Amino acid sequence: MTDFFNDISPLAYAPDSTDLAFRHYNPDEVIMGKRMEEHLRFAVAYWHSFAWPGGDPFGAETFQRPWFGNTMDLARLKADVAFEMFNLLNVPYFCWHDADIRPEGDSFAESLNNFKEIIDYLGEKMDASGTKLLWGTANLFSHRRFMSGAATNPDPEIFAWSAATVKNCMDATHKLGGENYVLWGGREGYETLLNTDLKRERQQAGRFLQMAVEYKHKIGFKGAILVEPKPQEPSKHQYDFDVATVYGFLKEFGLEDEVQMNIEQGHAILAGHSFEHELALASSLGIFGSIDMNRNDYQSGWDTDQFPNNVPEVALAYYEVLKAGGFTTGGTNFDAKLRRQSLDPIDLIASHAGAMDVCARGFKAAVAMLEDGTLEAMRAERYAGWDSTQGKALLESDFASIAAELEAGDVNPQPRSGRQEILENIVNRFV
Ligand code: XLS
Ligand code: NI
Ligand code: NI
Repeated sequence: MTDFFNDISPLAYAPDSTDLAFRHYNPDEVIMGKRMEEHLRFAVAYWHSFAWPGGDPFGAETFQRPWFGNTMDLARLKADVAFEMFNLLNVPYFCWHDADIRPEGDSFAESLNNFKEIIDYLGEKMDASGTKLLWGTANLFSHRRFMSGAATNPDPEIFAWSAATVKNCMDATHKLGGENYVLWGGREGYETLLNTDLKRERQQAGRFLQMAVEYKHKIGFKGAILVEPKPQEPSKHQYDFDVATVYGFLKEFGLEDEVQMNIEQGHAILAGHSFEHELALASSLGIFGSIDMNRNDYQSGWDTDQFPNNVPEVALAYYEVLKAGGFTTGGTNFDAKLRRQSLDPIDLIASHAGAMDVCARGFKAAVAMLEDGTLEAMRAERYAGWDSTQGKALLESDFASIAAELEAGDVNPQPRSGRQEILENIVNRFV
């Protein structure tokens, strides 16, 4: 045991508690035939909670964690504290980037050795605690070598470095029984067209993703490969803008049956969409995979990665997740970080506990809306015309026949109310 969380005890479900506890998240409560824990599949993100030092563009680190530093001993201490937190929160999953868990070495080989040693260490801790890996991923954006991209770099040596890194991160994810492998295209985009061959860069990114899929099959990894869309930041233009853009990209490279989406609340907002729009679109395209749960500050226009605290928003998101059939390999990963003034160990615990409660409330509201059925019934009623014999025949017809029939008759269709406010009032009954 480390002494980091000192006198904080494991959190329990205690609906009336005014102390550090869960008031809404009850992992064992059975809802729609499944335990809440199995529905929500919460994961802690290693990078925000254990690797992020609290910097912003105007100031450096505010957090002074005892494990900060570039040695193997400190990496092991970080893992010890991380697993203590998973235990306090009783979260079933966690996620990592290679760079979060191991110290960077002086060469590829040295970094890889460090990485493999820590992966074995994490494996032992997972066996002992029962915590599972939701997904692994490679950090191909922080180090200066990636400043002009990873797969989309003008320099082939960086493509090779990135490919070898992803290969090893996929091996490690596979070894730890990870349920997904994520690719977020951090620096896959550009700052100025003046120095960028956009066509070539997209081809490189497409081939890179094909290689990842080929490698998954080669090693027999059964988890899902997930791409995480984001419209900008760090690059001004990112190639994986949103779900619709990524779907077109997958089609272009023949990957639409191989790759699914990891959709992040804050990225959806940056793209000018709502979270539920991105979820519903992915579901309708058959590529919904997992979610990165957080929230953005609506004023700043940045990816602020705050912990979720808006129940109605979360409810509409889980409503789409439920309509998509719920998670299979995916889950709810808290890709969220503390504010840089939240210095204390208790802030780390309270932020996650609060977020888990917000998600539980939103989830229960979504279940209630679905079980009530009014929303779905009203939607079905709105489109009922398309289920009629004439409606179905229309899509089999052609312009000339449709026009001939219309011109011969005497019809004058009348618009019907879209009922938006009534529908919003219905949602309000549940949140
Ligand atoms: C950054 C991304 C990142 C991915 C994993 O904006 O959300 O955290 O989830 O690389
Ligand atoms: Ni993000
Ligand atoms: Ni993310």
